Amino acid sequence: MTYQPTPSDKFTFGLWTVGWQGRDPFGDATRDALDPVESVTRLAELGAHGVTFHDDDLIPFGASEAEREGHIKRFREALDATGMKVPMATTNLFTHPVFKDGAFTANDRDVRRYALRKTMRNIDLAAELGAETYVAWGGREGAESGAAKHVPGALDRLKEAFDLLADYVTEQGYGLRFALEPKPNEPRGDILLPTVGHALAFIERLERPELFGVNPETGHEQMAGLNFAHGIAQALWAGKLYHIDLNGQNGIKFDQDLRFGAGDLRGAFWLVDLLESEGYDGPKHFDFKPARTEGTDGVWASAAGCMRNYLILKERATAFRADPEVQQALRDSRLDELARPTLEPGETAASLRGDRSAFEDFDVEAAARRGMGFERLDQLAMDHLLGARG
Ligand SMILES: [Mn+2]
Repeated sequence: MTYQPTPSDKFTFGLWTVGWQGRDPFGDATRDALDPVESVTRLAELGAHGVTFHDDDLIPFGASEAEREGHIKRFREALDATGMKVPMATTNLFTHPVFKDGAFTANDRDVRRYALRKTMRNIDLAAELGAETYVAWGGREGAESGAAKHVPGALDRLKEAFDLLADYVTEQGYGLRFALEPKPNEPRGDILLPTVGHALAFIERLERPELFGVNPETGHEQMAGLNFAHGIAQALWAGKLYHIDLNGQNGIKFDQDLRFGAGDLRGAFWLVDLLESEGYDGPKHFDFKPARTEGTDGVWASAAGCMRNYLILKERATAFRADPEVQQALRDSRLDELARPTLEPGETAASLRGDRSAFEDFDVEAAARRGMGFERLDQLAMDHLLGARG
């Protein structure tokens, strides 16, 4: 295996990922700005399928209309020359100081109106470039202290904003769906819609829930101490995995945005196993930050590593599922039984109550003594992950 990605693998990168200059809360930039045209060209050479962007990644904040057109034209030419796609776009509603208290949920009403206009303007561009998904990460929709944000009121404003945006894309006839991106904290002390579960519940309160899904990011769920693969599994179960942000994270700490496969490797293995076995066919989007220790070569090594690690894990997960010993171990752990409905076809509460074998004659103690075989099953997975099986 060469683990050489091709566009059919649907790997995509945010312009802000490889373009990150290494500025952090304690240090200045360690790398020069990257021209989006160069990013498109280099990522195409590495085997990526496309790029994604925040409005301000492509068009510097405050650019004139003529400058804006110029940036879009150059970008479009790079896309045409390389065949790279733009499956997703999003809005920067966090960098400019005007968004210090949020955007759609800022206490200042005029900031909220400005945020909606900024978003609608970039939605027009996203649709023009053929994007199918519009991501909304509410990085500054939150608070550091209790009375600063009336949370039920802020959720009303968030719903108002998304209902309006959904009306807008519908009226315009855009084929766009929205993907909400949860994150528990950073940059705000606490952020609204902190986890996949919060976002899924919120979506059901919107006027057009069918236009909304989630864009979970590996590290964001892990920052909350949660099992990312389980969150993704529930999003898939709900038919709401509209997009995904892959990266790496080591447990509950600041948002590390490591390249995919770094950080929690076992978590990454189970995630790839899930996406591949459930047939997720959307873009596999990397939202990572090449470490600020790296020069330009390190940036491209890091981007290539994201795709390489996904392909290695895909190979290992596929081999795991195909291994006859694993298939037997799965039966020994009674995964086939889990797939079987608990009731017989047509069975009711009354017939279950009449089934003595389910209760009166059920040998509870014998069932309690049955081992589940999960340790052997997990070791087989470890062997596959570590390359210790043929
Ligand atoms: Mn992140």
